[in-house]
Amino acid sequence: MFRRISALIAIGAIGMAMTGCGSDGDTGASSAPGGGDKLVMGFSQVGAESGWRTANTKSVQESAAAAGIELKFSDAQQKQENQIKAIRSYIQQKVDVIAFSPVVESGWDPVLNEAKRANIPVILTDRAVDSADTSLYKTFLGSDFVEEGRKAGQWLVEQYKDKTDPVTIVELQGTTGSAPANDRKAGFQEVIGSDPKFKIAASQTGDFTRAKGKEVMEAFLKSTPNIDVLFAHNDDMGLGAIEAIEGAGKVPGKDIVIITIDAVKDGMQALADGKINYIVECSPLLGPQLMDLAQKVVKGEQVPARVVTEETTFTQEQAKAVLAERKY
Ligand code: GYE
Repeated sequence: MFRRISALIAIGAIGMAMTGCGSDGDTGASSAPGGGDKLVMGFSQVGAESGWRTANTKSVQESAAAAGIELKFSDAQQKQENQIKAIRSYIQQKVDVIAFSPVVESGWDPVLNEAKRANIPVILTDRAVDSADTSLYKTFLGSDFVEEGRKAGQWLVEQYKDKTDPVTIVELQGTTGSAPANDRKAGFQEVIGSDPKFKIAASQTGDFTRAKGKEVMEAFLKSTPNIDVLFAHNDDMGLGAIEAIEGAGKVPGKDIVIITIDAVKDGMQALADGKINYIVECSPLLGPQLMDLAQKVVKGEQVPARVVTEETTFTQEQAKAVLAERKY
């Protein structure tokens, strides 16, 4: 109740700020739709670490153009300090709305409080923050990463249901401290943890990149004998790992069962080729919903606190069937 009231007050304040800026002819600031000018969004992207991210950036840029929203875009190169700088600069520029995909979960309260004091609404997209104060942002649009980890675990449990021998698993984690790395790990562990035959023998970050995935998998192959399964938190790390596995004279998808998350084109191709065994989809096409939420938030309309993306899973056969019409 209190939150709703303060949200309404905040929305009212934004409305007043905008009317004010329209009437006193402040050209440095933007004004709301209806005030004539374009809605201005400051967007701080994580980086360009993966195929998923490239598709996400494209979706945001294309959707902004289609919605007539002026997009100020910055790439943080996977560094939180760069994102904080970008957000501060958007506050200074008095954009209408700030959207960002936080590289890690913690450490956002000071800058989000600055945005709040400036009456600029913030939308979290793709990744979450762990702030206790949920009034620091209007909504969070993105996937349920815990559920993605669970789906990966459920497939594995099903595959090995008739076996009793220990199953040696290695895990390539996403960026340390990021929501998808924390949550995918937790969801996967929750499901496989109920059967003691599943053992995660090694688990390390590959930072969501192909190069790091390859490097860490090379180390796993040296340190861990008889790896049965690789769980990679995204396709790119899985694709890097495939190179390492082939380099070690093993057959990916056969000698080592591979599960990844994302379902970007290159991942789906490897799945159809039999080098990956199962992919949990994570949709990067958040642009249209993000622009819609931004327009509503700026107008002071109520939006749901959480918007979850719809996703599916793919086996090798399913990948073959849909590969041709995959958009990203
Ligand atoms: O899975 C990975 C990317 O945050 C969901 O980030 C996103 C993740 C995605 O680098 O490929």
